[in-house]
Formats: sequence, structure tokens, C-alpha cells
Amino acid sequence: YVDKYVEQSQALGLADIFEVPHSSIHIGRVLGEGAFGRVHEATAINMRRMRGTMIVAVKQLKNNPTADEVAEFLSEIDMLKGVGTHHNVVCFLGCCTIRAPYLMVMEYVGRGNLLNYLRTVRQEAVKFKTHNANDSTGKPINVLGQSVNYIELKVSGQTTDSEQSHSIPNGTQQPKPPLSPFAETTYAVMEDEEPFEYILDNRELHNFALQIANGMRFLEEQEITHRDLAARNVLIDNNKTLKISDFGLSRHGIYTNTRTRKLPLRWLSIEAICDNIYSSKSDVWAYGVVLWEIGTLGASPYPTVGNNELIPYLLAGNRLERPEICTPQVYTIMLQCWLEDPEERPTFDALYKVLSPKTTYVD
Ligand code: ACK
Repeated sequence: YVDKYVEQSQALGLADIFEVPHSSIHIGRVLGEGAFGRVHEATAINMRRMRGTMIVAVKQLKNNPTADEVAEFLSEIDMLKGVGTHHNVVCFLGCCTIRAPYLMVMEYVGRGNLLNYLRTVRQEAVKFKTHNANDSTGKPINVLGQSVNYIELKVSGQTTDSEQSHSIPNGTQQPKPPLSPFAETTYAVMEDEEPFEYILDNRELHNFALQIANGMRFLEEQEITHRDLAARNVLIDNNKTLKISDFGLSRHGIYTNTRTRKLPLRWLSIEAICDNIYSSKSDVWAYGVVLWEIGTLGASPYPTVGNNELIPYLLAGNRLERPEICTPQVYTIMLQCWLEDPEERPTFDALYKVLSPKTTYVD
């Protein structure tokens, strides 16, 4: 349905086509809040000549926004009108900008953000490990790397089909998990009644890295700088498709930040912190941190380094450490993303190609 809307808008070639009346949007529960915005689930009825209802996500400013906040929100909407669509970027569907409350209507992405997903995977893996504490045979797993079938999956001491997953339907007795916490499909949990699994699977994590690179190369191609790429700003849908979200800080081209505002310090490149210069290459730095977040299943970067110590720490050549479950090859990619000279960092297009299964996996 999202594609139909977008086709319709593009066919008409009008930015105004995005404008919808408030009466077509029925705001529902709050999904989350940011510094000055709030995202709601909503029902759109007969929105933009389309018959019927659909669930959407609606972003609006909090009460009593300042003039600056309103201007920024409207410029974010303007920017989104020109972005076009890509399956790894949250789709902009419409807006109410003629009168307040101003609304931004987006495709609804049903499973929250990637950071929470990764942390749930980690929790499940930890539970799993604790359950199997007396199994000391676990080899380090390779995530985001070449080794796929890296360890046998065992149940009660017997080798089983490595494709088997262990689903735990809500409220039922948990089946005995396999002995090794490092199996290809280590542990899966069914959430609600819908089949959505939390799995520690190197192919899945690799695929996440690839999808983010794919969405980002689409933005890079249009010279859009995201400026706040982080696992918390990547959403996941029911089919495990990742969507880059939260364009609040995005700008066209290379951008020098002149405002003082809260910044995602630990995701920022050296030139972004020191000189306020943002480009696709500073997004590439942030992408390296996202790879690290994936590899650590949602750890917080530089936990031992204070905010004021971060720049001297980076300038001295220090970087985030290799996550235990990452291959040296993937860590090399991260280190390239964190090269001090932005020009030496790879493009998203190059990252996408390097991470593509064809070049990485030998089946
Ligand atoms: O992590 P979450 O559950 O997913 O909490 C955040 C919150 O709103 C603030 O950004 C959620 N959110 C943002 N955009 C969307 C969207 N398009 N569809 C569904 N949830 C969204 C996000």
C-alpha cells in the first residue's frame, strides 16, 4: 500500500500531494518520544485519494514548540518530500502543514528499533548461556563474517539439524534448548501470537549490516546526510526488514552545524565533533559504530570514556574494540569507517558491495 501512495504522488509530480487534512488522521497510542517530538500510532482514513484505512506512524511536535522547533520540523518535512522511496528507508506518506498541530505521516514499522531488538537477542543468549553454564565447549562465534556453520547444534548431547530453531510460544513450557550457546540459530523466542523470532544468527546480523548500508547508499546517492545514524534510529518490521528512520537532523550535502543542540556524540566522527562538519563520510563513521552495536548486540560505545575525554581518546588513535563475535574482516571494515581523514573512509556504495553475500560468503 505504501508503494501505491508513493507512485501516485510521483505520477502527479506535486509536492502538495503530500498534504492531508487533519480529519483523515486519527491519532492513537504514543509509540515513543524524542527531545521535542512525539511519535504516535495512527489510523489514516481515505488518505490522499486512497480508499480505506491504514495504520501509520505520525510524528508531531510536543506542546508549545518554539518558533525554531516549528521551522526545523517543517524543513524536515520538506526534505522528506524529495527523498523518494527505498525499502530500507522509512517511507514518508504525507503531512499536515497548513495549520497546527503540524503532523508528519510515515509508514508504520511494527517492531520497534534495532537497538532494542539486539538487546533482546543478547538477553535471550545470556539466558541460554546461563542455562548451559556447564557446557564449556563454546567456541567464539563469528558474526558478520564468513563462517556460517561454525558449530554444531546439540540437543541433549545429540547433534541435530543446524537449521532447527527453538521456538518458545508464550505461556507454554520451554523446550530444552540446545547445549551450545554458539549454534548458528542459537535461540528463538516467539513474541505475542505472531511469529517474530529473536535469533542470534550471524547471517541475520550480517544481513542487518547490509540492509543499513543499502538504505544509506540510497541517501548518499541523493547527497542527504543523515547525521544521527545509530541502531536506535533504525526500525525493524515484521519481516525483519530494516528501515532507516529519524531524519530530524538530516540535511542536503555537506553541512556545517551552527546550532547548539544535543548531539549523538559517541556516533560522531572527529570532524563532526571538532569542526561541526557533516557529510556522508561522517555518516559512514556512524555506520561503523552501528556495525559495532550489531557485533556487541547493543552495547553502549566507549563505556569507560567520559564525554570530555572522547576527542583526545580518538585523536590519540584509539577506537572501539573488536566485538568478540566479529571476524577480523568485519573489524577491518569498522576501522576503515573510523579513519581520521573522511576522504579515506569507504562510501556506502563500497560498503554495500563489500558486505554483499556474493563477496563475503563461500557457500
Ligand atoms: O523504538 P521505538 O519503539 O520505535 O520507539 C521509537 C519512537 O517511535 C520514537 O522515535 C517509534 N517510531 C518512530 N518512527 C516510527 C515508525 N515509522 N513506525 C513505528 N514506530 C516508529 C520508534
